[in-house]
Amino acid sequence: MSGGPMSGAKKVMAICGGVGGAKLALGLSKVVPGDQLMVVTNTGDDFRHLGLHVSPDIDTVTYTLSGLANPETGWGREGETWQFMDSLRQLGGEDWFSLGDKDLAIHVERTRRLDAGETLSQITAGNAATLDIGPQIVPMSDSHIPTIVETENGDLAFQHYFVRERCEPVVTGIRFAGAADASPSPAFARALDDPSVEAIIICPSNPFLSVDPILAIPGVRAALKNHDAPVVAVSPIVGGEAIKGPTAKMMAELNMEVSALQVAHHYGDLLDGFIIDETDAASEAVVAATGVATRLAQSVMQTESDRTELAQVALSFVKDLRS
Ligand code: FO1
Repeated sequence: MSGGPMSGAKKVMAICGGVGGAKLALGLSKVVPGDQLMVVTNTGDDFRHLGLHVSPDIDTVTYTLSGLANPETGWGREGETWQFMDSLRQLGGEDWFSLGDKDLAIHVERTRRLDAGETLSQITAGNAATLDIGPQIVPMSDSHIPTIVETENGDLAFQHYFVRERCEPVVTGIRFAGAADASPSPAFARALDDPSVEAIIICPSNPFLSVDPILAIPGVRAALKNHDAPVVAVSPIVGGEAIKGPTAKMMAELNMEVSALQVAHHYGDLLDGFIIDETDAASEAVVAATGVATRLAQSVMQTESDRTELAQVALSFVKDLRS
């Protein structure tokens, strides 16, 4: 990040998927100066649909940080209308994935710019600047690394599993196609090697579907682990249930215990610290016994102050780990 918008003071890197992660990214953006926060975002969910390049997690983070997000769904834009989808349905088009009238614009423009040779990093940064977003929003990679969900009904592209099949098929495995040949996006690669990054926060996103794609890029896991900045993750499992989405169902199908402890095990030696919800206070000792430092917090983010408070807890935890 040297010489870039994040040069200078202490920096924070947030590693993030879609809706749940974006909430903590928003909290962090309220307590960290914009030019010191980088949000590295999963792109394993990306796909081409109706000829358009869809980047759900990038858009969720972009809309959330710009105040444009739909508060009910967490994805898409607030005040959305659906005339395009109604017309598409009338014509017998594919209507299982909803692109709202307002949301269409970012897709049309991103696709045009990608087809003209710009990278996803450039387009994402351009949109963030246009929407006056302070933090840097950075795709994990500029290469396409589609997440494939292996199920009892066969392999499914991520959005086919998640939206079209409503996460119903039983999951037997997950893979990230092409990850072995991919590299981190330029800004992410620089941050991985930047000693002025002082905190690395893994947001409470789905560890398997949102964070693992980022860790699957060669060199990323090792660079995070070896980075001087403490790596702190927030558990997305609270009281044996996922705060949002299919994490708990998927863990059960993969024969994992649905618990914060299991998430800590999954991240393993990557973590310096792990934030557990207060509801799970009883399991703090067993997590701590794995060797990771722990902290309890109110991690279910319903209000703006919940998001800010969790961000503050995460940053003070990092500070304590550094001292
Ligand atoms: N999620 C849904 O459950 N149904 C949809 O129709 C849908 C449309 C959609 C359009 C644009 C976008 O950026 C996201 C959209 N999502 C939709 C959310 C998204 O597919 C998932 O939440 C993420 O990929 C998981 O992080």
